[in-house]
Amino acid sequence: MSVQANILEEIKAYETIMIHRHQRPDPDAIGSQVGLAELLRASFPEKKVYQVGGATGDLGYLAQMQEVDDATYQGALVIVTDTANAPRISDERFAMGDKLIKIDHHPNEEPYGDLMWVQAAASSCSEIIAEFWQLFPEELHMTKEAARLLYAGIVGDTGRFCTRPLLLTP
Ligand SMILES: [Mn+2]
Repeated sequence: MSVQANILEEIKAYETIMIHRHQRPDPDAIGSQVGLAELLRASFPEKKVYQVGGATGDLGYLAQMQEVDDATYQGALVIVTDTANAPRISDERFAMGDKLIKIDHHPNEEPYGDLMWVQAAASSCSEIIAEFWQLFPEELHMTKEAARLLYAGIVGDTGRFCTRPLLLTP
C-alpha cells in the first residue's frame, strides 16, 4: 500500500483528528493545515477535525485556530503539515495523540511520526495536500474554502512576489 493510501486508511480509522503546523506560520503552513482540515470535514462529516496552534496574527484572514483541551488528544490521530522537525511544531501537545503523521515538503533530515509523506520536490505542502485530494477523488471532497486555503499556500511558497492583499483577500 502506498503511504498516501496508508494515510487515508488512518484518517478513516480515527474519530478525532488534530491538525498542527509550524510556529510563526506562513501562508503555506496555514493553507496546508486548514486546507486539509476543510477537505476532511467535507469528506468525513461524522469525524471531529481540529486545527490547532498559536494565533495566526496578520494571517488571520486565512483562518483561525481552535481551542482544544488536553483530553481531546486521547485516542486521536495527529497530522502535522509543513513542519520539518518536531521542535518547530506549534503546540507541543502534538505528542499526546495516539498516532502521528508528518506531511511535508522540506528535506527529511529530522524525521518524526509513525507515518511520513515527505516530498521535497513539491513547491509547497499545500501542493501535496492538493495532490492527496487528486489521488482519491472518490473519497475526498474539495470545497471552495479548502481550495482558497490551498491556493494561498501554493502561491505563498511558490513565489515570494505575492502582493498578498490583492491576490488573496477574499
Ligand atoms: Mn511550506
